[in-house]
Amino acid sequence: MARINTNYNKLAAGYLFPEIARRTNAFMEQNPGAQVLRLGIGDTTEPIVPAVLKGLSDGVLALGKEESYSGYGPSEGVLPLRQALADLYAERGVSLDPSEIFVSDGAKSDSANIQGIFSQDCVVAVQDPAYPVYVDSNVIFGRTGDAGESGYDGLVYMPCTEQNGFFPELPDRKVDLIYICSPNNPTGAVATKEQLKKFVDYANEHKAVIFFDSAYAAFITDPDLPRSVYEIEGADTCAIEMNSFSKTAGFTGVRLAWTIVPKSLRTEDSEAGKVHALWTRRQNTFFNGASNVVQMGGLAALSEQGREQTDAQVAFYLENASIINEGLISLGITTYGGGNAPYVWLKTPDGVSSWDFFDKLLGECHVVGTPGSGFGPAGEGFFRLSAFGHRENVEKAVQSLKDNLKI
Ligand code: PL4
Repeated sequence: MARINTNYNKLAAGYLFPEIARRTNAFMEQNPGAQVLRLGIGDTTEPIVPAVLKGLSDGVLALGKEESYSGYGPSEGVLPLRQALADLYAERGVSLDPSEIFVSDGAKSDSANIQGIFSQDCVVAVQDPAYPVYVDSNVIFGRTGDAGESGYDGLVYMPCTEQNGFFPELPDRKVDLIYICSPNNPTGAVATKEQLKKFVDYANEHKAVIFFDSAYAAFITDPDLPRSVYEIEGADTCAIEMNSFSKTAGFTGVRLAWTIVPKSLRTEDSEAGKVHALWTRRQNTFFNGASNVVQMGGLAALSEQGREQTDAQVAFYLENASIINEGLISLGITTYGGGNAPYVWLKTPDGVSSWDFFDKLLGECHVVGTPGSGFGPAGEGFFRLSAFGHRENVEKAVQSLKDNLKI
């Protein structure tokens, strides 16, 4: 008799982003003709830059010739791409062996899957609010009890608030797996070296492991802020890092990412090399590698020309963030983030709940955003606006806020 994994029953009925899409579609059905301006899901909108497009099309054309055709590749990714990524880190003073870099089809899937190589009784700490995948993957794996008003039983929430500048204090008890996202989704806050050092020291002292999601690292413009956790001394023994081509190269639909598992990483019950070996085994068993065509695109994105062109696109999205930020400030709304991240995090006016503000913004301004409470209990009373969008739509959305938002 087959039985289901009942941990799924503990999850909220709908995943956040499809729920936003569902409510937006319902609004559009009720208001035919209304132009809805989407600053909700963090999805890129600008076309892929020419240098990267050439890499992708070269990848396609190579498949048409016998001498350059390739089938299954290594599940960890092709060596030239792993080497190019190692070279990128070397520029920031981080020394990695290409074999420590695992190319994949997404930072989402990697950040959901990585917890699976650790013991089920590990205690998990998450920033609150956080990208929902971290919590949900641990719920599904059976590391939590049921959800209540203040989140899931058994999970250690590390509140990120106005008071602590949206970067948490160290956990007040011993935890084993720690999720940190910087630049942060959804708050847009970027951890400083000093802040990360405290977590790295904590993790080394307690033989804990940090999962560091740096999917938005390319949006950091301040040269003093770390783009990788490995810029922090001691991180190589306690941190796994995820990053992605999604937001940098417009690959949200194309799909390409990477995860770094240093060989020096250890746990309470394992020596250096074991976690690296486990992730290799996991990927070899469950994954057949990222698309060979797409990896050619990734290589092109890391070329000199590719980087020049993708950097310009990142700068464009950051300008969008400034436009949104300035518009909100002109309305007297308190905002955070935006400077080194593609998200603006705003405090809902008059203490309106996050979902009520979603309905208000959609109803009054026809603008879609993301309710802060969808990212965790500490997100209640906040709201996220995404800077990914065509300039014209971003400007229209800001104008509509100015003209129509009743506060
Ligand atoms: C909507 C912190 C967006 N359907 O594209 P990937 O898999 O390499 O990276 C996804 C990802 C990883 N890490 C962080 C992220 O914020 C994201 C993407 N998040 C958002 O609006 O928060 C897209 C969400 C997508 C999803 O469910 O992930």
